Amino acid sequence: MNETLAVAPAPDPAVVAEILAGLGGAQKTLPAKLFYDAEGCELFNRITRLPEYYVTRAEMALLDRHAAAIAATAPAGAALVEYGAADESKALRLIDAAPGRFGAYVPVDIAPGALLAIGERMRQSHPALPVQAVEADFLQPLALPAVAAGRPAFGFFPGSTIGNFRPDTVLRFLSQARDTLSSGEGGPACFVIGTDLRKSPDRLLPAYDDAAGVTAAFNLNILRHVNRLADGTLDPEGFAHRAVWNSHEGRMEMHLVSRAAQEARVAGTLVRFRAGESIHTEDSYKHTREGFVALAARAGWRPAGFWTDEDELFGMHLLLG
Ligand code: AVJ
Repeated sequence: MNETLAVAPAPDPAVVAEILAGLGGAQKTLPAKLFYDAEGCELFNRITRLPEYYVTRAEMALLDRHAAAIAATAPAGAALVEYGAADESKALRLIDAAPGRFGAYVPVDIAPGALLAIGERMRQSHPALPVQAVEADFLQPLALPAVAAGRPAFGFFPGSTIGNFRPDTVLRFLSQARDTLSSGEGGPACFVIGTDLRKSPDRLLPAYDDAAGVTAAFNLNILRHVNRLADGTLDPEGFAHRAVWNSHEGRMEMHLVSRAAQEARVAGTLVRFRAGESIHTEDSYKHTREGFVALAARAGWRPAGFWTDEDELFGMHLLLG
C-alpha cells in the first residue's frame, strides 16, 4: 500500500521552528499569521460582519467616500500591489473608481486558496486587467512579478493588517516595501496603508470579544492549525479566549488562557502550561495618525495624504518614498 498518498505534506521546518520558539519563551506566543488556514479565513470573514467589529465596515465607508481621491494619486498605468489581499473587494474600490488608471493587479498573500479565488473572480469581472498573484509571507523581501514589469508600482496595504506588527517589525516591513515598490518604473514609490485608529477601550473590547463567540472560535482555531503544521496535541477545549487593551503599548491583544495545568506535544517537544498561563496570539496596534506618520518617516517614507471615514474610526495614509 502506498501510504504517502494519505499523509499530510512534510512540516515546513521554518514554521515549526517559529512555533517552537514562540511556545518556548517565558510569555508563550504564536504568530498571528497562523490564524489563516481555510477555517480561519472563513471565521475572519464572519468577524468582519459582526455588529461589534466596526473595523471592516469603517474602512469600506472610508473607501466609499475617498476611493476616487486615493486612486487619483496613483501614476497612470500603475501596478496595484496589494499586501494581505484576503479578497479583492478593497482593491476593486480603487480600480473601479479610476477606470484605466491601474494597468495590473498583484495580490500578495500567504493563503493560496484566497489568491486562486481572487484570480478567478477578477478574470470574470475585469477580463482586460492583467492579474498575477504572489503567494508570500510579506515580511520576507518580495520581488514584483512579471506583470508589474515596466510599470510604476502602487502599494496598497488595507485592513489594518499592519496593526499585527510591533513597531520594529513595522520599520522592517516599511523599508522592505520601499525597496519592492521603488523597483517599478517612474516617480517615487507610493504606498497606501490602512490602520485602525486609537479609540476608547469601550469600543475596542467588544470588537475583539463578540457576544456570538466568533472571535473566540477564530482565536482557538490557531491551535488546530498549529497541530496540523507541527504535529501537535494542543487541546482547544483546554483554553479560553481573552482580549485585553494594553494602554501602554496602544494595542489590543488576544490571548489563549490555559484553563488548567496541562501539557501538549508539539513537533516532538513537550510544552507545559500552568493554570491561567496564556499564549499571546495577536497584537492589534491602534496607531494614532501622528504615531504612524512618525514610524513611517523613520523607515524613509514621507506622508502625503490621510483620509478617514466619517466617524474617524479608521485611517488611510498615503506615503511617498
Ligand atoms: C485582520 C489583523 C486587521 O486585528 O482586527 C480580528 C484580525 N483579530 N479580530 C484585527 C482580528 C481579532 C484583524 N486584522
